[in-house]
Amino acid sequence: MKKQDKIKNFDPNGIGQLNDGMFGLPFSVEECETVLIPVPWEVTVSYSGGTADGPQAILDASYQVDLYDPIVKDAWKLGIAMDELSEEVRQKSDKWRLAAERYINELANGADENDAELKKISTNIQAECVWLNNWVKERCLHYLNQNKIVGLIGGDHSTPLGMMQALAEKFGNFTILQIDAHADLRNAYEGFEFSHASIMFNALKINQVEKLVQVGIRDYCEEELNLMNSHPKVKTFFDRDIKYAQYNGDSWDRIVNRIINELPQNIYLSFDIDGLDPKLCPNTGTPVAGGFEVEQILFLLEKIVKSGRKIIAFDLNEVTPGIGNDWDANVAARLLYRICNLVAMSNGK
Ligand SMILES: [Mn+2]
Repeated sequence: MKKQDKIKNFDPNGIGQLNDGMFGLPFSVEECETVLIPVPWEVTVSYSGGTADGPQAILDASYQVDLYDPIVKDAWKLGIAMDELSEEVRQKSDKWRLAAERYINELANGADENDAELKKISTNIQAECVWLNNWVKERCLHYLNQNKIVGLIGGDHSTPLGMMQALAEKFGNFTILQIDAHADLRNAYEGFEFSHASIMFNALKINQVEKLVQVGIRDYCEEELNLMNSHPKVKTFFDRDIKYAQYNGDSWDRIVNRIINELPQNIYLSFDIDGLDPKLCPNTGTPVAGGFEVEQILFLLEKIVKSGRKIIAFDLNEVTPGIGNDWDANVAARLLYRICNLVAMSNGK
């Protein structure tokens, strides 16, 4: 059946079936304007695990999402598909996460990091992280070269580095808009260069990343603060400053205008779910009190799109399903649907 016929035969008011595609949509990957690349990877996760299960949990929760979008008319017709979940990525993640845990524990217990066996583990983990970055880059380029909009679904926050490299190759200069509780500006963390806590430090090494605008940051070390204050490409909107401005009568609308003023034309959205209030993502790996409501972020993204700026691609990471509870994935799936539609709109779809 052709896409047009599928659209004609599909009832957007009906109930999503588990064997349908993402969000219960009837389209193949080829027929969709937006492709979501799942990356079930959490090798360097330091606190509590489970985010490698994020993509499957979001897919499962997506069937419950109602397809009416208040901003983008008939948004569902554009089509959103999730690419196949890679068994290889998942197996490597499980294997090397165990090795990483052992490495961290032994160092914490006083082992010498120059110990030959420990060195071998860290060298192997480094090589696997490089492999993952290349894998992500290749998957992204595969779809970017078909003129699809791509979104990446983590996995931990280390996963989008390869995507940023792909975008640099495909589009040239862009700015990263990071929604996050953490600054993620550590120069390696727990011995791992490609740590979730180092993603923006590594992103800043990509020449085409002309700027990093951080929003909602509320957990960081002094070294990161020094970098935020001194790096010419970094502009940080701390959660505390945003809240204090609001306590003093400033509006979210005016704060959003100040954020948008920092953004050039081409934007990559890197969305760590822990940027939200942890009541919306209680199972995420490193939750921090504070943060945003869902609609606050959608308000920001809608204003960005309506300003004529373009969100060239995005990621949503660190979503972690709770045991026997799909709340985190439920929030993420609804948020993801609205983000996909706004990003499609900003790309003139
Ligand atoms: Mn993060």
